[in-house]
Amino acid sequence: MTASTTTPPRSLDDPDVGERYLRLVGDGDEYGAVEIVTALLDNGADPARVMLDLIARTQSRVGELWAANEWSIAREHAATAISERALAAVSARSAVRPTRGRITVACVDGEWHALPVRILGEMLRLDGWRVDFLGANVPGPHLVTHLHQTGPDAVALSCMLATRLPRAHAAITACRSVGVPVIAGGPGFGPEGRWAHRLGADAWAPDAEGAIRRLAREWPPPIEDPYRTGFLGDDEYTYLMRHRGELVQTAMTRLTAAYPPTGSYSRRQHDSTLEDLGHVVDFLAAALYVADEQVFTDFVAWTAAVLEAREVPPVALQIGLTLMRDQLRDYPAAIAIIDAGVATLRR
Ligand code: B12
Repeated sequence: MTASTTTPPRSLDDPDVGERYLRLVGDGDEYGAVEIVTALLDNGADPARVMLDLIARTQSRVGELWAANEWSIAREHAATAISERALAAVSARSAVRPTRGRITVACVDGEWHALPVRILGEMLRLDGWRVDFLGANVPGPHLVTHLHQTGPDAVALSCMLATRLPRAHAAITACRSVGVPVIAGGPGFGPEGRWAHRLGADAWAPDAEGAIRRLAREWPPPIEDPYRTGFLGDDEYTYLMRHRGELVQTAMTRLTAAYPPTGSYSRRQHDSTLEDLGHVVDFLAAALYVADEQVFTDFVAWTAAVLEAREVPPVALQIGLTLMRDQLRDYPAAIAIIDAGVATLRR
């Protein structure tokens, strides 16, 4: 062991602190990771900076390493669990008496990325908010029951995956209809929160610090008609949602003929392919819902990179898109979005 791996870090400016922390979470060394965090706080580091510059930044690196096929899913899961412990350690050592108001922090229905929003919750707590943290996957009706029981000043709603946008819309409308304004966030809401605004959110922020600034500026914002965005899904969206299983299964069956390497796929490869085809339908449906092809083209670009890291050539994805397109001949908006996806792939 070298001195740098045994000596506790003195500050976040130590050149190797990020690498050391990443190594520890990657090795499943929970105690080592918590020790680093504790040592930084002991040496006077700002808890907010520890959460954002160390824990959050490392999680993003973990995502990159998984996407590049350098880390397994299990290793990512273990690292995330350790980051949750490290975050709890920061939280335990930085109590702040609430002075601002009460805020409910939750992920939309079907959204399992609880850690980003947990960081947001802790940051709001440090800023003086009384935070009710509801965590991952909160169904709309339960969220509304909670609002009735607690009467918060705001709901902070997280959506990391654009596929959850229709559910986010239902949640936003439900919160606003009981008079609680919503601040939305997470990359699922698109560049500059484009889709948060389309779905009627009262505010959007790119990250925890942005949320703190936005909530300090003007809150509550004037509540407009809570139903102003109505139901955005059209016939094409509804068709896709109703026939999701059939669309995926048919594409999978035809894939063996269209792309022969799938014939010798292992069970695991077969299941991942099914999952990818499911994502094709889900991102397509979300793109139709908010009427913006970028939901789909971003997904295609990201999936192509993930598949390439696993030695699956882009042509396999292109064939998958074409097999989906063939089944949607009577749905012009869906076809146009798939074509934009294929064009992205060619570029
Ligand atoms: C850990 C992780 C998981 C864990 C989550 C566990 C947990 N307890 O959180 C699990 C294993 C469940 C998971 C599952 C999946 N994941 Co995942 N995951 C990640 C990973 C590696 C880290 C997430 C994280 O903690 N990031 C760190 C935080 C701090 O990031 P952050 O975005 O900067 O956070 C800030 C903002 O987002 C913002 N914010 C967030 N919410 C809100 C809300 C409000 C109101 C505001 C104002 C701000 C705000 O504030 C945060 C703090 O500043 C990311 C990689 C990444 N780059 O994030 C992938 C990632 C998000 N996952 C991804 C995917 C694809 C999936 C799966 C579909 C994988 C699969 N095949 O099943 C599933 C989907 C599950 C679901 N339905 O939700 C992709 C998404 C890509 C895309 N195109 O959308 C990513 C980007 C990985 C990648 N590089 O490809 N995942």
